[in-house]
Amino acid sequence: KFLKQQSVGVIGVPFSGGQPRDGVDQGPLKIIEFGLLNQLEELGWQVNFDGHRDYTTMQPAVDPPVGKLLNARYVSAVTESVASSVSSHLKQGSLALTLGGDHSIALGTVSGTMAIHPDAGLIWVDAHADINTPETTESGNIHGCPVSFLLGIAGQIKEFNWVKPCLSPERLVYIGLRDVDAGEKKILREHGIKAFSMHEVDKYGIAKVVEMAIEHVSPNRSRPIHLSFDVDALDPTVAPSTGTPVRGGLTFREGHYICEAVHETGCLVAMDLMEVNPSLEDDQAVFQTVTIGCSLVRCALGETLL
Ligand code: Z70
Ligand code: MN
Ligand code: MN
Ligand code: MN
Repeated sequence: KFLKQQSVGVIGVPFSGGQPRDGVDQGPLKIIEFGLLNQLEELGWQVNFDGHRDYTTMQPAVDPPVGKLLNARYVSAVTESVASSVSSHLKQGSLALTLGGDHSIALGTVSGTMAIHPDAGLIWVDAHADINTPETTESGNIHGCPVSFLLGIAGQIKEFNWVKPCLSPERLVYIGLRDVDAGEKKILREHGIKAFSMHEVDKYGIAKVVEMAIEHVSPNRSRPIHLSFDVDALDPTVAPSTGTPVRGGLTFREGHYICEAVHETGCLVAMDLMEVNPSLEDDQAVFQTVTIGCSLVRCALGETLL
């Protein structure tokens, strides 16, 4: 509906500067080694892979904390570049698929989407709300903050001058939340942001939750959809290799159901797959996490069970 052709631009972002644990920068490499690009071609997509780009050259020699924010200049430079990569794929009428890397990257991906599709809705699937402001963050890790920047509630941080408020609170919906900081709960409440925590997933079931979430951001499927999927939304028994696993998460099928239902809307223009960290847990856990990451993407891009 919002794409010109069945082609997907794939952007690998080997970046971990939005949080303290090494290894998440190896996510894109492992996911692509696993064969994702061929799998997407087999689904009928024309795949344009940007190649494994090296973002380390963007790391400033010194990057002292900006208030509490860590690696602010580095995060800003990388995400600005990611935004333009996403935009250029979307401009050509392709879907933009971004492989992380930590979730601070979504500051770039969502900005890139909104530059081309300003009316797009954002479905954020995550254990965490990632909506801390530079004021409310306790960790200083920017992967816990991207949504506040996108909404324009982060205040003026000159290191992030390029970021334009591009997301309105009523076009954002969360699924899977279960580890939300007190300051974040206050923000969600004050801005009336729609959020389906694991409590609502238990209460209504995933099908109803996804239906309500889609209807919220794209009523009657009228708006493009950006799906930002943090693999830690899944239960740690299902996706163990991630930096901040939180028990009580989505099952294997619930995660896939979200992606299948979003595909069925025909509205998907951009997807992020974030926080796969192949350096955490044993080989079997890494295999399991990378495998599920690829299958989530395939489902969002049209793989069906029958
Ligand atoms: C916490 C913070 C977070 C992911 C952890 C955690 C945020 N709210 N996000 N892991 N993916 O540091 O702001
Ligand atoms: Mn996240
Ligand atoms: Mn998370
Ligand atoms: Mn926490």
